[in-house]
Amino acid sequence: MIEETVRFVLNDCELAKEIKRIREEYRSIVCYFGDDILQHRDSQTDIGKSNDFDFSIRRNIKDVVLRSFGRVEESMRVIEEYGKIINKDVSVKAKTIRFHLYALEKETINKLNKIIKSFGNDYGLYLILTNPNVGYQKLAEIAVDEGVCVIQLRDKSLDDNKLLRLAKELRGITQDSDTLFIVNDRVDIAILSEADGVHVGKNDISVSDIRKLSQRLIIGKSTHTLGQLKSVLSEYPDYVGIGPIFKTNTKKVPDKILGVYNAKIMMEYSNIPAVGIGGINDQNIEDVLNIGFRNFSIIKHINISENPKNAIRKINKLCRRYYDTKN
Ligand code: TZP
Ligand code: MG
Repeated sequence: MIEETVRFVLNDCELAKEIKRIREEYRSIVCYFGDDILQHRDSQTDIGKSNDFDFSIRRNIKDVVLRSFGRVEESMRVIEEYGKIINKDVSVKAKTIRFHLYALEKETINKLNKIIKSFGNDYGLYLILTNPNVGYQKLAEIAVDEGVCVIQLRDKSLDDNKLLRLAKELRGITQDSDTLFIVNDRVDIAILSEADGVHVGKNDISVSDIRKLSQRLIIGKSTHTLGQLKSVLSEYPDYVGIGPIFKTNTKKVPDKILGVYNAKIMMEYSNIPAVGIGGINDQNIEDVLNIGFRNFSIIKHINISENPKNAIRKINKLCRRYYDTKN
């Protein structure tokens, strides 16, 4: 799986050569075990045979590759230890391979990270762009300059052509930065604009259907009750939105306000990154952080601002101060 990914996803000659070298190193170990090694296999009576199938989901190719590295590194560790019984050289060679694998893993994952992004647990501000006072492009540029980890394009009024053009522009602005670019609602626009991710509602297209269209997109889903959260988590998105925490008039059909208490229950229930949303501003951000959210979304407070740079800086400063005083 590592080799397949290096060849067919990364298309990387250097990494492919490194895998070949490691395979040669491995062959030089196998000869120590003798020709009859296969005869020691007894798959019918092996107690490992009936062990439960591993049903845990892989979110993307990177996940698959990481687990493959984990398995092969563990195998080398096993050979390194048991090999000591047979011959010191076996053990030394297995250790050398293990450390080559560690280096290869880092390089492979770093390269995969450039095409398959993941969603973190401590992004702070996740800025949603909806009709910003200063214009979409300007606000996106400010967000990138200020090191905002995620921006989302959420515009329910633009026609498809305009929305796609705008999404491509925002993709361009975020392209070589550390800011993820997510498109709200529209999987088609997310794919065509080469966004990093898509954010959909609880009743929108399912996560597994989105993954059929793209194995690369980060997928976020909104939830407004604990029941919805439980059901959405069973779809295995990359992150969930939890809200509205406070009163907001941003949504045309507002969902019931969760309040701090229910938001906390949901945040603590989530076993994946959670983003708090709804009515968040510089007056209540501390309450959001107190709940335990390390990711939070803001629309109105920053989009209506005539000086969004200052608004973002103020929010970031309040977060820094909150964590400084806590530690
Ligand atoms: N989902 C739950 S509340 C909300 C969304 C999209 C709107 C949040 O916007 P604002 O202006 O930050 O309250
Ligand atoms: Mg939606």
